[in-house]
Amino acid sequence: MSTFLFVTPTWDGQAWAQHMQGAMPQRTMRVWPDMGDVADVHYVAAWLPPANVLRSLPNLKVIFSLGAGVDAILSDPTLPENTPIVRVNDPDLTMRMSEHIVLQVLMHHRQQRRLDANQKAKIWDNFPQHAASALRVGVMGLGVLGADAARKLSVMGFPTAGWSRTRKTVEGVHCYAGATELDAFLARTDVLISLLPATLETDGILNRGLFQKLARSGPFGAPILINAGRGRQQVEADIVAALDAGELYAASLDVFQKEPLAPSSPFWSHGKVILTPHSAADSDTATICAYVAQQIERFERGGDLQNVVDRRQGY
Ligand code: NDP
Ligand code: OXD
Repeated sequence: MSTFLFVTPTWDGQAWAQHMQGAMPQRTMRVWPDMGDVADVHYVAAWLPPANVLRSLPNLKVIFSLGAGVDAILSDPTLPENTPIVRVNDPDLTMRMSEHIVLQVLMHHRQQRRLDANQKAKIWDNFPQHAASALRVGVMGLGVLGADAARKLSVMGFPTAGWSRTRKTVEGVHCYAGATELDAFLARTDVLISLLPATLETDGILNRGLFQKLARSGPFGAPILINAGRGRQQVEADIVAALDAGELYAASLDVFQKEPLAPSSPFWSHGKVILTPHSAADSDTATICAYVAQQIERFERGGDLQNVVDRRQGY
């Protein structure tokens, strides 16, 4: 008997288990805290697993993340050391993220909020619009999501650069790499987009000191921030201060240090902020379950797991 266990205390594990059962009819599905005989649990889907739960599974073979990010799994201080962690890399999710990023860039580029306000006030103001070629976008993180978004922005005519830990080659995108090239990347960037994972190295990277290194010669006179990576990357007080001081022109934020965002957060009502509730790229349940089932099938036939997390790097 081989059990697939959901350890997802903040998600509706029962609903996911029903979908997963459809993808793997022969396997027993369980949802923590109902683990059955722990010796039968070979596979787990986890998100914020409580300490010692995964560690208590003696025959655990693979831990699946139901998202692309794995910070919510790596945060378990008792995580079993040698069990592979597989994350989501799925064209549907990538497409959704690129939609979100392109939408946010265009919202700022075409000044859609200003047009909305004018419509509401019945003001016919045919103000000048800039060409895409005037707005330099820069994507932090050129992984599965960042590379796709950067490619699509480049095709739309935005001068596009990207920055990653190791050097990449992305068609139409000027690729910067490593800490030594960060300042040059920032200095040519009018719209900064973060699609970085949450790691110790990226924690707090979106801070006022970094904003001050961005270009100020773009069409809006101050840079724009778009973060759809993780909230841990942003120093939220710095974003508010930079917006209020005019050091940032505007921001689109999908992720926050603490989610759900507290009603007291200044972001809700800030005139320069477009806020979305961590909905940039939802995981489609059926697609993810089929992806997990295929991985297990291949693994049990002796094949390799795909999209295994590098625990040393933290993503
Ligand atoms: P990948 O692992 O494919 O890519 C991560 C990229 O970040 C890589 O290019 C990597 O560089 C780069 N990177 C990591 N650390 C550093 C660093 N210290 N300095 C410079 N570059 C760094 O991840 P994905 O593209 O699939 O996903 C990115 C993140 O997006 C996820 O981790 C998650 O947090 C977030 N996400 C948010 C969603 C939302 O709805 N808001 C939905 C899905 C994901 P290198 O390639 O050189 O290693
Ligand atoms: C993910 C997310 O990591 O939805 O997939 O944030």
